[in-house]
Amino acid sequence: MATNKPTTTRLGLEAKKEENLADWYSQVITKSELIEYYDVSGCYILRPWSYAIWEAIKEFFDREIKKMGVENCYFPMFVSQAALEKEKSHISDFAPEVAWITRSGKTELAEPIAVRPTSETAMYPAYAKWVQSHRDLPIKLNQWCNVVRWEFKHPQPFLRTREFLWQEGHTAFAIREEATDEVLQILELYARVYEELLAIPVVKGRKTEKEKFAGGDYTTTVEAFVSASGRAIQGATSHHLRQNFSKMFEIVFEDPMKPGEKQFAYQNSWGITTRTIGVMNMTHGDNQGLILPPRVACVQVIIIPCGITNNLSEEDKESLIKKCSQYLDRLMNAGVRARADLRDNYSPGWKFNHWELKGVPFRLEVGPRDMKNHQFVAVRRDTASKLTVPEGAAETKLKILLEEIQTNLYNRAAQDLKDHMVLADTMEQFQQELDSGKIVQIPFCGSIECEDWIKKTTTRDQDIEPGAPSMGANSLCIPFKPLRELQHGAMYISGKEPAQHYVLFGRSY
Ligand code: 86X
Repeated sequence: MATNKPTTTRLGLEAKKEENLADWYSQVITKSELIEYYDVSGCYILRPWSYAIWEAIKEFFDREIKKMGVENCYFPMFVSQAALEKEKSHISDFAPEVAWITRSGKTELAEPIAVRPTSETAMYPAYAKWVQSHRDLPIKLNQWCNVVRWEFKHPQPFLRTREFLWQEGHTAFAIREEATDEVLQILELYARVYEELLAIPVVKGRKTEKEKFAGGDYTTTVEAFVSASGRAIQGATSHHLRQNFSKMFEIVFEDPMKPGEKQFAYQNSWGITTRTIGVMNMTHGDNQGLILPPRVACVQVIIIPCGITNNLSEEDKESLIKKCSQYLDRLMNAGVRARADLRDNYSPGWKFNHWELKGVPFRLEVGPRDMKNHQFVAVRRDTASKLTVPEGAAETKLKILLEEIQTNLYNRAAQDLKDHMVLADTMEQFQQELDSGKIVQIPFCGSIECEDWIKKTTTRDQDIEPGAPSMGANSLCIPFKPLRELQHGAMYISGKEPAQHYVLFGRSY
């Protein structure tokens, strides 16, 4: 008999977050039922447990952009070769990632068709048709869709996948200031998705010349920090494209003040993806499993009947189950997302572990004795603390406590960021901080060459495994609010050129 068969049925996590992050991550996302693996490399099944988080993000963001006058629409996922190549300059960098359809059944297509990696080239030809006069502007469209980027880097569920879900907003204006204002309004919404929904603090800023979207004028970003790996991760981006795309796609109108002259529209684009869910797992998960921030949790309170033994009469058992259903009704009526686990083929202990692993913020336990005392026991997922609550206070107390969990998760992550984002004014300091898992704000000149140089000098080994401490540092953003204002006359840390601003650098995903 095989004795060392892997215990695949074991419920808990076998890897520790602080010891083996990669194994921990893949165990957490599968055992919590966020993800199921799939037989196409880089593609994963989003199970209801993760899709619900995406729906919560979608619901918030969708409502907010509609307030700004943005409308939803849907463009085809296929892009003709002619349309895709209309805009060769910035596409050429990405060309290796484009997936092409070349065949239907056994017949080669006359012209291959691309699967959208992003939809500029699908949308902007239509924008050109729709815009004639300044009265046709602004156009503010968004779509919630999938995109495909056939990357060859090591895939990771949520964080780097070949197909992912996102929203892409594409807006066009007659007046430049209206466009640039929108860039920041959208960035603020992205920050709120992270901070208010996912309980993850972010650093808002602008990308450097090296890291910006090459097709645009400037790129703004929200950056999050994963302390478990000492790596930063881009959370979402909002670009101002100026007239770069309107010139390529002929999105033109006539200014009433300048008859006969064609004016190019000012454009923005902005996007946030299902990567959000991966950042959330990395930030809040622990060795017991996931921890869901209450605002995005599919289930906020799980009700579990306890103390059902053989000694318990049928009658008492029935009334205990009934009590659980009453709690469920009351909580749901109060707008709390509750569920009762009344399955009789699992023990309470098994259920505790199961729902803990799935990250449900609160567990509500009721046993025969609690019933007699008109109370229940509530257990917090984030602190594991237990408290006894009077039966009548279920709705009010749990609602307050759910908010408290949301705040506590945010504060924990904010402290973590505070502890791991530092200043450095010399190259030695910078290297040292980087190697201890920090992200670092340094005075920087802003040039692409210097950024390449930093990447090279901070790379520790020839053997560059992504994420390992050997990997070189990238610029993450030029923070809107640096830790310190740049001193007058400050030099870039190479000592050779004047610094332009503090730039946040770090190893990144
Ligand atoms: C850049 C720019 C922009 C709309 C966003 O960041 C938000 C939403 N789009 C996306 N980008 C590409 O343009 C791109 C193009 C091709 Cl062909 C590709 F294969 C991959 C790409 N990745 C990013």
